[in-house]
Amino acid sequence: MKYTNVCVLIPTLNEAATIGQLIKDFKSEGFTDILVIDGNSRDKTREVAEAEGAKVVLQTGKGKGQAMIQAFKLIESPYVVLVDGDGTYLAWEASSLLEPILEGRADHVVGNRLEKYSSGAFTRLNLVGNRMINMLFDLAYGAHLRDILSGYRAFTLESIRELELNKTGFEIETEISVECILKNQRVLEVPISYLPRSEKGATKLNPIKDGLRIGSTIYRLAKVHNPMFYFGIIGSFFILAGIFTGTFVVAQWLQGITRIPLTVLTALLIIFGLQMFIFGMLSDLIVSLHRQTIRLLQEKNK
Ligand SMILES: Nc1nc2c(ncn2[C@@H]2O[C@H](COP(=O)(O)OP(=O)(O)OP(=O)(O)O)[C@@H](O)[C@H]2O)c(=O)[nH]1
Ligand SMILES: [Mg+2]
Repeated sequence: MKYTNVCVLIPTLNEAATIGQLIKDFKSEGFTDILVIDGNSRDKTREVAEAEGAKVVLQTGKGKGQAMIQAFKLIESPYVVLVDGDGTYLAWEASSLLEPILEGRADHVVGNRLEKYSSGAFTRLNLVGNRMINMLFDLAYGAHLRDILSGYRAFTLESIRELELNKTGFEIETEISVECILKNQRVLEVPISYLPRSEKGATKLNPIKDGLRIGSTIYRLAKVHNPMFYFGIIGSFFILAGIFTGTFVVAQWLQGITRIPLTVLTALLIIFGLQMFIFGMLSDLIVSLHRQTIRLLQEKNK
């Protein structure tokens, strides 16, 4: 099968050990349009990719996210396959990602790595981190996606251009998943294989630092989608602190000691916490009304 209207997009940073084979594999699957967006690799990534017949573009800024956002503006094909350049995904599985897109059943398909990954593909820390992040995502957005951080995806050019993307680093997959939900896109997940990284190529991801960044991105982006979750967490934190100091105040009062400053503090903590919940409710209302307006506008424009 020939995929002449599909662009395979590969972000790379020092992936000379794997990029050549990956491009060969995609070519033999019938993909002719391959775009490598490179983050100024210090190894031979660009030379190898060009020799294999890929179009290579240097990213202008830093980070995987910046590279991808830049590339989305350059692509002309109506369909896109996005894949990491570290040789952890199989080219022949692209067809199962593309199928729902080409049939018009989905706007965005995510390759779910968490069902049939090879042993050693995830470190224990990465697996736990991935599961926690997906749970947090589920809680904040109510969307049952199992693998929001996957680096193997297929989508239409139109749908990716509709998303408002600003994250420059490894938070980009999170932002894409959130935006897909905000824009009401049809997202599907397809199980895919996930192989261990080649010994020659080093990871660019720091599980703790990037994991925390991704977690905080999920939380901060929830402000517009699920404000009750966003403000509720802050509110709960203050109310719990208030209950904590309050218990102490009451216990002391029963023993005949009155703690006035601590009583004031308790009241302030609880009032502030409750106020956060009221903020959450008001924001929820604004978000629902806004969604209704958008829906009406969309229906009118159809
Ligand atoms: N252009 C560009 N590509 C990058 C940058 N950082 C990482 N990449 C590429 O993005 C892809 C994913 O990066 P990885 O380091 O494999 O991150 P990961 O797959 O989330 O983590 P691992 O489980 O360690 O493989 C790889 O193809 C990298 O070469 C960057 O700053 N610029
Ligand atoms: Mg990887």
